[in-house]
Amino acid sequence: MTLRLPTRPSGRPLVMGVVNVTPDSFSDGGRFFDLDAAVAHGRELVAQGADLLDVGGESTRPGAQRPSEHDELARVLPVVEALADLAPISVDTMRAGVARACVEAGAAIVNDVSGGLADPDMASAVAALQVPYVAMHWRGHSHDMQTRTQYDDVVADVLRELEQRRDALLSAGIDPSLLVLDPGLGFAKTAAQNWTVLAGLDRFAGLGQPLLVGASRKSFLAQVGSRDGEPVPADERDAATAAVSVVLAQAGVWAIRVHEVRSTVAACDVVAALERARA
Ligand code: PMM
Repeated sequence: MTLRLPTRPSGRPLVMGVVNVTPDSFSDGGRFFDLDAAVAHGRELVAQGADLLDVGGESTRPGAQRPSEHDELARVLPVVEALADLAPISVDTMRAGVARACVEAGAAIVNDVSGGLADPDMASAVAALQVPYVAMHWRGHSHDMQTRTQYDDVVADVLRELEQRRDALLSAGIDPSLLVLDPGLGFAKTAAQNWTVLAGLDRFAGLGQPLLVGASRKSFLAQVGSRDGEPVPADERDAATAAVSVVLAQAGVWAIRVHEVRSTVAACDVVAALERARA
């Protein structure tokens, strides 16, 4: 059975709420590690207006070490099973085995931050599953990704690398109507490079696939709103995140991945109301 890509409601981006079932994620590490807390958090995000829930069991914070496949699956599978009736679930994984088990348990989307590079079986697994697949720009695992920030022109280089991924994934049999691309803010990019990618977002539409973007609480936002030069703590970056969501909604992205849903829903509503008023 082919699962279709969820469509944007009346011209605004879908809001993807994050459920990190990890002890060490970047912005909410440990808070929803336990099954009941993760499920309650997913319910709360849907109540706040999330259209999709992204369930992940591997932290990708800079420097993070990988869990075993067994541990990753033990974290995410019960959460996917518990939330699958509530909203379309994407499973945030780089492993084909985890993707397969979670789709069998009811997940509707596979979200792979490595764009198929971390696991050679991922592309063929997703092609066979016939599920929507989010492929992000990625240059290597998190333990040393911040050593991979050499670009001649960050927008042109990320675009070219994503284009190569797109072509490889389509050649592996992934249906073009099910492929979403993501420029990978915060992955192998300095703060300045993340801003440059965001400033060049319009060029990513030329890849011809829907876009998902995750800026939520990332380090490049740490100076937004800082009055003393000290970094703003991750869980106090939601206003900056919502401001970025305005930019993303104006750029017409397919989905926005956030930890705090309410303010991004409001940001999308503002952009949609303005677009209606202009029309
Ligand atoms: N960022 C994180 C995890 N998964 N998936 C996609 N598609 N895009 C992202 O930007 C992305 C992702 C890291 O975020 P977190 O650990 O702070 O939730």
